[in-house]
Amino acid sequence: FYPAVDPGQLIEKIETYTHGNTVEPYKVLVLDDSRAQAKYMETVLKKAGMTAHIITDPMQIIHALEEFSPEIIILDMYMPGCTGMEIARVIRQQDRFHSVPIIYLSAEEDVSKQLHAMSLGGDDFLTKPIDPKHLVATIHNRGRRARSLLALMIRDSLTGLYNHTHTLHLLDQEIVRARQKDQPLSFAMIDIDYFKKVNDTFGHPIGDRVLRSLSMFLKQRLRKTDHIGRYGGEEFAIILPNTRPSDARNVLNEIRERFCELHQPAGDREFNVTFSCGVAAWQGESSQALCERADRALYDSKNAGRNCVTT
Ligand code: GH3
Ligand code: MG
Ligand code: MG
Ligand code: MG
Repeated sequence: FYPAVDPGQLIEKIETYTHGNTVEPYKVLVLDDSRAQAKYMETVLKKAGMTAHIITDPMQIIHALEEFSPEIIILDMYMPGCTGMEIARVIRQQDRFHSVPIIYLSAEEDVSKQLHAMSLGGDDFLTKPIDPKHLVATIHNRGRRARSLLALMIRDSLTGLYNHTHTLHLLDQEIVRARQKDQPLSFAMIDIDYFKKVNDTFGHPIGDRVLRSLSMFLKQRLRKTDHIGRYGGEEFAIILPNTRPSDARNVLNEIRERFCELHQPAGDREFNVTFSCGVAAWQGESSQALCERADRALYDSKNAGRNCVTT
């Protein structure tokens, strides 16, 4: 009933989609009550270089979302006791999966029923028997789009750093990891000194350029494992996993000293910019409480005359 998969053909196809670039395998969740169908899908997806997670019981959907964090979901339309559309609604109720691509799969040939299903939370409709190449191409297109959208959503457009929301999400993740691995975790807040004066004196575009120059500077000097976010207008947040507060303070102090030496150009003039910083060590508390402590340390730096780091 199902055509045999020719892996050679599939690999060739994928390389044309990705223009020869290697991409992280897409994480695909498949829900189909037929074990044979599910197994077949698993074979096709794995041969196409994707990571597949198969479930045959609709009741497992919530657990699978949490455990596997799929980027794309393939749903059988008719299952005993429920339909794919009902499952799609459950998926869409989860904030994190609000816009995950959902592909319906069915032998349903009635186009009006297909369209109805698509109107209920689905993005594509593929009919059985499935053409493996069609399936792989659909997943690639949906996956690529979903990834680029996600990449835009988590970044600040001026600096390219993580935005406020994603920075807090990363902080929560790193707190979980620090607890599991019993490792230290430091968190730093930076606020540029007298930034209003920079804007007032040299204009907003020059102010923007200072923000970008500090962002670049932080990216160059911090480790790949550190996370840098634009927390607000001229405020930055830095998450330093597996770092003791004394080390975090030293690193930030060095960055501070170097940054204030940079000549910021403004037409035929030049000026210097300083920042103040507060560092807090995670002590088992919530991300919110940790942010508050870093913010208080930053406030202390401001009160101490600015251009300094307080732990
Ligand atoms: P302090 O040393 O106390 O931090 O003084 P400050 O002037 O930096 O602090 P304040 O919070 O009064 O001003 C921050 C300024 O940052 C005000 C706002 O116009 C400016 N700002 C916020 N976002 C941006 C931005 O995206 N671009 C530019 N150019 N300026 C921004
Ligand atoms: Mg079925
Ligand atoms: Mg500020
Ligand atoms: Mg400021």
